[in-house]
Amino acid sequence: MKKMNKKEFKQCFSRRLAEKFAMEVSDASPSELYQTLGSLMTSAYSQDWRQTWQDYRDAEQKQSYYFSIEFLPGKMLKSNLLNMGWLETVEAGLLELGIQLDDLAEIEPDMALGNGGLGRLASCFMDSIASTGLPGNGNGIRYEYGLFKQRFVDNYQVELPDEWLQKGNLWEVRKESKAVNVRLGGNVYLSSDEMGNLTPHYQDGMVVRAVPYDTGMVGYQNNIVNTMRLWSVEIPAEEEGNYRSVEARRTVEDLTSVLYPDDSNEAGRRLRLSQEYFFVSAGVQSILRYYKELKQPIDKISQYVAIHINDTHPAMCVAEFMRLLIDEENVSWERAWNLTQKVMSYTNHTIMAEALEKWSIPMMKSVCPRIYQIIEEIDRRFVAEMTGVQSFDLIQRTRIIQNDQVHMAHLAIIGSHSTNGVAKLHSDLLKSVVLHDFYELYPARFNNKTNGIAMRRWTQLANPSMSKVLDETIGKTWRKTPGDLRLLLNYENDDQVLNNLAAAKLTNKKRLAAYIQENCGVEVNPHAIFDVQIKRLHAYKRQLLNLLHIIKLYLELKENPDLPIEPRVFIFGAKAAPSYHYAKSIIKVINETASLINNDDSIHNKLKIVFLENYNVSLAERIIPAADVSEQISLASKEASGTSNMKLMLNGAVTIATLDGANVEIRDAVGDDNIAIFGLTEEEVYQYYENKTYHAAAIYEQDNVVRRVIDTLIDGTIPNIHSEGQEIFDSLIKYNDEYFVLRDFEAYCIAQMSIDKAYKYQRRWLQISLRNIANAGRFSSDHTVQRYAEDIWQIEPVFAHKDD
Ligand code: 26Y
Repeated sequence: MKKMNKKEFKQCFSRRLAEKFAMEVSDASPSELYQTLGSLMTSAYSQDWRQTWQDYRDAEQKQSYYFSIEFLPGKMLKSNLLNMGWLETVEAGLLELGIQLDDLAEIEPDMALGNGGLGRLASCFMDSIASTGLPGNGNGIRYEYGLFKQRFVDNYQVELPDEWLQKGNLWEVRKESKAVNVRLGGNVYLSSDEMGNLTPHYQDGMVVRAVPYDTGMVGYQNNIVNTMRLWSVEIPAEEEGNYRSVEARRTVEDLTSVLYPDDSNEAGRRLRLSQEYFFVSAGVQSILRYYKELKQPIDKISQYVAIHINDTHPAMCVAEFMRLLIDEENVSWERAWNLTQKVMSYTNHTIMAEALEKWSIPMMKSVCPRIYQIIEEIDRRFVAEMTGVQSFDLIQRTRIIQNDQVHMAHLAIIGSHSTNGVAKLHSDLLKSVVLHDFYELYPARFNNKTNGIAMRRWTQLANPSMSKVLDETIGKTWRKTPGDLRLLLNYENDDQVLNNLAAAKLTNKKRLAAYIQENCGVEVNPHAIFDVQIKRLHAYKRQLLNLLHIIKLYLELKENPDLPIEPRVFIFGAKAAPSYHYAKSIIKVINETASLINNDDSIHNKLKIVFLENYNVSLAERIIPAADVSEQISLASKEASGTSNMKLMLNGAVTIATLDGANVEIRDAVGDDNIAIFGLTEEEVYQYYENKTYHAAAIYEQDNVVRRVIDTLIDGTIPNIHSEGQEIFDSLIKYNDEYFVLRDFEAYCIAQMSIDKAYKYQRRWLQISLRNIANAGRFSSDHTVQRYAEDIWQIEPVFAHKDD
């Protein structure tokens, strides 16, 4: 990438503005300036983008394709500048022109084509794959509307459409020449020739055009630009005549219109299945088309292509790849199957039963009939192969088609060579419980790849004040090699360094406090503990446990306003799926509790609750650097990994956590003294399931504290929550508290007291915080994708081409 000095940048920038808008800097709006800067950047990296592609092709590099129904990159302006090596120059150059870079960054809408962890992980991986020079691409859907915008009205969540494309998208390039057709619906029947070869014949149904929009994934200062390809649906020119009515057009356009706004519950199922087949078919077709340009024999395809199935949503890759090989390339079933298994790999992201996808046979037959036929044949052969080798029961439990449903996880596991979980504990649970039967069948396929995060975004971009302290203390190598953060341990007794870190934290807290004041009208004390829980709203993540502890503190303060606790600000950020009634009730109750507590002068500002609207990647970048405490309190065994836990630790927050997901590895990294662990272990949870001995009502009867706290949900203490309070109360007492909130309550309160106590000894607190930062390097997604590359995809980094 061409490097520019400040003077050159200013000249180029002014020239580009004149070309694009015929304007002077002083006349331009932030939006025009943003577009000018963006266009300067895309033209600067497009040469590298082409070159990267050519290098892969010339070297006939094996490439991986990460199929994901969600990507959550957030804003790209500053991360691209950072990765291009332009950030400092541009920031300084703009300042001399009287422009704040941050004002331009504000213009960019968050690219929010995902719900939460799964989508954000995909985007961290895209950054890391490019940054470590790996030949890997993303493949997904270009939703017209991203995840809904959340507003609070009367303390209820209200969803508004996210019209992120309204003003265009600087970073994408429409590649009409790479479009492909996708067939949906209709019927298919097979004819056989004298050799027994089967040919599919299609009847009715529709053919839609899948048009790719490519976005450059700029590697960190290595001249590599990979591709994230997102597919958008169009009506093929030759079919225009068939789509005259608005309704007819709508059925097509709906395909890539909205992101399914739900990360566990089921709804809008048919459309969702069509979306899945649409992007799977388009992606796999375009991979095969590229492969054929290489003029290699089809039997070698697994030496050139790795397809990754991110959760089950793209599991139809298995059947689509089979379809193309047998129907279009005339490969025999056996050879095609062998290749498919070598090419495919699968990551499981959840053990929650309701999130393990199953599709009814009639639905699948009507959306993609040929795919259903192929799945049926895969299932038939699986059963035949296993019969006599495995027990009847095991075969019935593991086959793909059961009780008129297609089990997508089974398809993904049977049709691939690798199944991984996303944290050690999670991968162990897959082997021992959730996918135990498959582990019996294919032990060698199972492996762990603990999640990671794009360090650069979560330090250099989100937290420049801490980054500066790190540079001054341990030098700059941590920016490229996050493991070097460990050097910080040499300074754990250095008061100057501890104070510098404290000052950086305070800067971030003041900035967040200003944002809170402006957006919620709540004044918070930046010297209070900033206690943060940010993630999707889900019963298993137990935002309710957090709330109950806050209510307990409030009741205690009401009795004794001089209670010697450190002032705390509890900060929440969370969206609830629009159809998830219970989760929305929790939001309402938290918001009403906030109104009550924030306006109660008698507790002398010792407690504040802030629920920030519209939690997204950009808001995370604001909150995380300001956090003192990280809440990771899911019921043990339920959170596959979590990734905000890693981001918060990296920014010096101290974790209060159950031994769930990656929290276990965070504990191992920092040691017991630098984290507050509490609650049931995964074994204890499973014991309760086995013995059926959990009785929430008994805890309620016996524990006066619990009773007092829970009663506030229904006795009018918290105003305006008549039905929601009852609903939550009932979930705990009448329906026996599915996620053991009451069982963990006391342990959680004790852990919270230890946090309060630790914070009182500032120096010790700062040391704990420092040790968290120092030990976070191992959670770099650079490291994670390298493990995927070596163990699963068998791809290697290219040597970056030199600057011209
Ligand atoms: C089937 C459909 C309803 C569905 C849609 C989205 C099911 C699941 C999802 C998303 C799941 C998800 O985001 N899982 C999270 O993945 C993260 C990355 O691995 C983990 O850190 C996190 O623990 C897990 O909940």
